[in-house]
Amino acid sequence: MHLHRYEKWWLTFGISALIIFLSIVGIQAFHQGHKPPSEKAFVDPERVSETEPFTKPGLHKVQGKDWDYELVIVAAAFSFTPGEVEIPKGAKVKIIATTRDVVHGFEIAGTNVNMMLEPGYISEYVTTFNKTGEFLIICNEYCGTGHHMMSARIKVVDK
Ligand SMILES: [Cu+2]
Repeated sequence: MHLHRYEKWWLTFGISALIIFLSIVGIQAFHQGHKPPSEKAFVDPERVSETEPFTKPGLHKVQGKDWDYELVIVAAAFSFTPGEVEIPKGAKVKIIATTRDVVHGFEIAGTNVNMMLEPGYISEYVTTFNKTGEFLIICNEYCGTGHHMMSARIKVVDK
């Protein structure tokens, strides 16, 4: 087989770039121990439903913290638990979420809340709900055949 000289250069360049980039990722992951950005809190993905706070998914009022409520969410193919939450307007809420199976997304459409939920990790975000109305929670990480049906709802209501 005859390869043109430029074609050889280009192949060499492409394959070398691949090897260099994969080596960088490999060294970072295994030698430097880089982990997902939500690396602060862990949970055994097989025992999520027995682990606090995921034993009681939903909205809970808390005291003595920087936020008023904690919203505990468990994602699993292809739903979020709870599927519907009512939040009083103006409430400062810490969202605490994880997944029981594969990677899922947690995006509250129309807000800046957008987290990746990874098995074994707890994703957290503190936000204030200042606008009343109904907000759609969607999974924005492809998670399987039912991905397009995976959603939940937040209703922000006047106190
Ligand atoms: Cu999904």
